[in-house]
Amino acid sequence: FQSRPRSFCVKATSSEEEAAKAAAAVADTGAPTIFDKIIAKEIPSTIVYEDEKVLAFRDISPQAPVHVLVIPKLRDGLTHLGKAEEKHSEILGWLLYAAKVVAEKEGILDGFRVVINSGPTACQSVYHLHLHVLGGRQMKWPPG
Ligand code: TR5
Repeated sequence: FQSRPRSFCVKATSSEEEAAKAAAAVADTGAPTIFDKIIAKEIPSTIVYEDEKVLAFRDISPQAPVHVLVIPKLRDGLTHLGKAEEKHSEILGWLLYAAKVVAEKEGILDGFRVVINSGPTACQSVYHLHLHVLGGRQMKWPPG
């Protein structure tokens, strides 16, 4: 499908490093991503919640005082939400509930935002489905 040029995907608070990252973002090839290495603990991350189905860890480039990513341990073809099928409904529900558990653990139940960037037009940069859990500051609407 039609997608925006990657230059649109530079975040508002971007640094040159982030712009370079966005420009270099990979397409949805179905290949393993950096998140597989985080799941395998081959790359360190700051884990805030883990169970048999999901892993939640701090985003390396936080966009809010709390910025945690919640990912399924088994990708099962779910490189992005646009690939979801009925068989994924259980893990999708589990991920959303895990987002609430993370918000509770992080003390932001008074207000938090859950974001899923799905596909290049939404500026997805890692093709392993993930929920962003953001909070700890006043959010604005609409998002960029
Ligand atoms: O742009 P989307 O929605 O695909 O979100 C991907 C997120 O992964 C971004 O917010 C990145 O900051 C985050 N990210 C990327 C890497 C990374 C990470 N969070 C934690 N640890 C990371 N490592 C070790 N390596 C990354 N490339």
